[in-house]
Amino acid sequence: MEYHGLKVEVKDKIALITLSRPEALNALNLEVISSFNLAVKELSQNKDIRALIITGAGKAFIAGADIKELSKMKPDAAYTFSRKGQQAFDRLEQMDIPVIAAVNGFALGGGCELAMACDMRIASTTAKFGMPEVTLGLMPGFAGTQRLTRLVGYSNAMYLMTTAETVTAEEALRLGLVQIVVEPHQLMEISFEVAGKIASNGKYAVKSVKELARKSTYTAMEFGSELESEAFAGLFDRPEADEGMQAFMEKRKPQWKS
Ligand code: CO8
Repeated sequence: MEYHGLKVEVKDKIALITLSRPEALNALNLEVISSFNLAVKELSQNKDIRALIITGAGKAFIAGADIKELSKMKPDAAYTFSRKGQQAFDRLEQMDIPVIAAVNGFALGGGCELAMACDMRIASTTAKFGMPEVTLGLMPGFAGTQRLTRLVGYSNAMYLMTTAETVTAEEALRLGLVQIVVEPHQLMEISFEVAGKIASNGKYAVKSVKELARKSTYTAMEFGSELESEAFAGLFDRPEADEGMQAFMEKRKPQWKS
């Protein structure tokens, strides 16, 4: 499949999407968003994949939506672009498998929004996060107002979105926006290591954890706990749980069949 502005690779049950539009620091235009949406759709259909990593080529992760393209838009086109981006990022968030953003450089505006639609973020010490839309007289449009507030809390999100300050990887770590900070040369190695750990665990167990953890953001505790019990019980119907527990008792590594 030919994609615009990104590359997709799959190796050892781990998929990698690399955003690559170096001339614009990987900025997201309509064409790239469409390709990204398609890539995520296709990867979602590949049931062998256990984790997805997303990164950027060159010195940026993604420097935002393409400002040159945005500058030509009227309200209708801006609305359509915003919805298309939100739909692509929702699809990403709804994948069965965990998604890791390996943030190598600037993750600004729409780039930060894409990183936030991933399940976790590993950042190199050179990464910079920020929501500079207001400096352009704009605001986040790929659900950043919604995800940032959920990730770092209302006041931290308000601070970032209204001052447009960029923060370092270390600061993002303190805010809980990032889970691990590593040296630039270790970024992909550590990201693949984390993806490999995920891939070595029970496939249905990991899928259920993601499903329930996602639901926690919009479900009352009582109802979420009930859903958890149902999902937990559902795992007992699968050979995977038998194998996992049997392997523990036999002091060996599980041999997953799924
Ligand atoms: N869009 C288009 N081109 C870009 C973008 C961008 N977001 N970012 C960088 N570029 C281009 C530059 O124009 C430049 O191209 P050229 O050489 O042709 O002039 C090239 O990439 C290299 O960039 P710089 O020379 O500026 O590189 P620096 O290292 O000096 O600076 C920065 C790097 C700080 C990242 C700087 O490029 C910058 O500030 N970029 C813009 C960041 C920004 O404001 N992002 C937010 C965009 S708005 C947004 O994301 C809204 C999301 C919701 C959209 C909803 C749809 C309606």
